[in-house]
Amino acid sequence: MRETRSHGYAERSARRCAAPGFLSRVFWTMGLMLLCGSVAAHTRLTNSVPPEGAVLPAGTHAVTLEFSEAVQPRFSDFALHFVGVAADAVPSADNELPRQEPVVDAARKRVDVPLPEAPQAGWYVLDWEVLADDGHRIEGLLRFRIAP
Ligand SMILES: [Cu+2]
Repeated sequence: MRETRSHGYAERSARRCAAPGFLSRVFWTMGLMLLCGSVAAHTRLTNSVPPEGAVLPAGTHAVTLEFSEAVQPRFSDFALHFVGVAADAVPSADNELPRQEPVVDAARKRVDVPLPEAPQAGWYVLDWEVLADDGHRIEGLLRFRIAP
């Protein structure tokens, strides 16, 4: 929607201005640079243990998420789902496990989400959403399997 309007604006000014192509290209480039700069600065997930799709031994106690910048645990959410035997099963309210308090390190860049005491073998999905210190929310799904 926004893109369509911007193109319309560029076309209209092209008819009015003597050097419109050059000017609109300059503004587009400046806009894109600002956009790319802010996207690159966003906090992101830099690592997870286990990595996506990995199989964990039965005795695993927690999964770990690591972020590029500090996050605010009070405004973050970690929902663990047991989805059973199908790797592509969808996490829902029906298969969500009871919440356990995540453990956050002093720098607030690393979050350990506890697994159930004796986790059932099968596929799990961690549905996470964090509020980063830059004020943006980021979210994702981490799938992994607990070995029998
Ligand atoms: Cu951001």
